[in-house]
Amino acid sequence: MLKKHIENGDVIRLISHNDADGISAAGVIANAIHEEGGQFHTTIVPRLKSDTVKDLAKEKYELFVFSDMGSACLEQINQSIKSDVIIADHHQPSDVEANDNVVHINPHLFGIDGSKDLSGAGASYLVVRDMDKKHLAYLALVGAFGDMQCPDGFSGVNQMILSDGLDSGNLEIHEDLKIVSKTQEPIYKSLAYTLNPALPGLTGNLEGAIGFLEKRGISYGIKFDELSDEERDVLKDELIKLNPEIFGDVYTVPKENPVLRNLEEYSILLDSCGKNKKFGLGISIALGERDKALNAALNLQNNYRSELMKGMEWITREGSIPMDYIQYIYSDDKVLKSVMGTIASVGMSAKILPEDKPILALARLHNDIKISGRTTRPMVNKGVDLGKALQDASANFGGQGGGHDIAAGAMIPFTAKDNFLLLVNDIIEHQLNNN
Ligand SMILES: [Mn+2]
Repeated sequence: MLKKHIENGDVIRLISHNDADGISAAGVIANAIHEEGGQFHTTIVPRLKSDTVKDLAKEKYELFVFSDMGSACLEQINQSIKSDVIIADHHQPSDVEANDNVVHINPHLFGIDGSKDLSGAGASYLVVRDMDKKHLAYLALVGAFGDMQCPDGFSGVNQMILSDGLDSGNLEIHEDLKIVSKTQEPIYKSLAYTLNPALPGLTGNLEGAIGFLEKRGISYGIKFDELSDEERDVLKDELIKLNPEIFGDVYTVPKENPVLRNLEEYSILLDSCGKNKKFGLGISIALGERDKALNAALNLQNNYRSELMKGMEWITREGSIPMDYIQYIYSDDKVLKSVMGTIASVGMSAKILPEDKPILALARLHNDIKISGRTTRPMVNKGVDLGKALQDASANFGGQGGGHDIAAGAMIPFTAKDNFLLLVNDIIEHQLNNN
């Protein structure tokens, strides 16, 4: 369907999600259209609402492509859009059949787990794969990294996309240290900025990283790439002692610019663009713009990283507030608010906060509170379902919430803060006792 519209000379309307996966997804489709000599018009949105679909339906396009979103709005799309539609999504679909003018690609329709086996960018890649586009497989995997679908290698359809990427010759796998910005930043910053896998004592801790390197006789001010082979070996052994997961398979596009060479770092950069609402910038990078665009994105990333370091300092100093079955952090500080969710989860994985209670990160936004909840796999195995807990508790106070068992979010009125926390605490107690 896509190819037909490109050949007809139609401008293709792309609508995608605002995170790293969504931007990669738009990038996959946009690259394919561009390579075939077609034109496109892209809009990136935080979530697809019925009203957005109604507004889009008034636009005069022959083909609409929704990527990393759309499946939940299928009913509205069926009703309002009479032109051709492609939906390439991996979120839970609504329970309706697609109209004849709608091509619906979603792993859940085939019994495949869309939370780990295929990303939105991956679903988009499946749209263009038959157009001889295996060289775009790597970008689909950038999206998978964005949605944390590579905890320990790729699985499901992602694995097929990986073999496409390897076949195409532009993607490679090798074993290496999984630390970020090896060619850009002094080594102590590379260590402090490495969030996943977390390095206890180093992640989010610039001074800790300097002390760690000095103690081992490694000059902290130079870049990882400038270390001698001997120093690299020492560092590798010492980091593995902190967290064995720090050494393992890394996925790279060797001919790419050094700052984008590693797929995971590519996704982190697109995420920075998304978080700062610079969607056009993210798409430009995915379309191959470098120089100025890349510098602008790196600036955003640097700003975000310094905010994150402030947040990590704060959480190290203040800790979390414990309740019987949960813990929480709260702030109305402008800088801290933007990084609350990340510092809560990295705080746990870097062992700054205890891991035996789910954490809620609360940020005040005017008269509301935005909540990001995180827990660990062992807690989920004991019965915790944060998505359900936040959905039920927020509904009780006229708010909204939901998500996955291990990570979820909610928005509630500010005045409900204390009672909301008590209710979530009770729900988690109930979940643990009734498992
Ligand atoms: Mn996604």
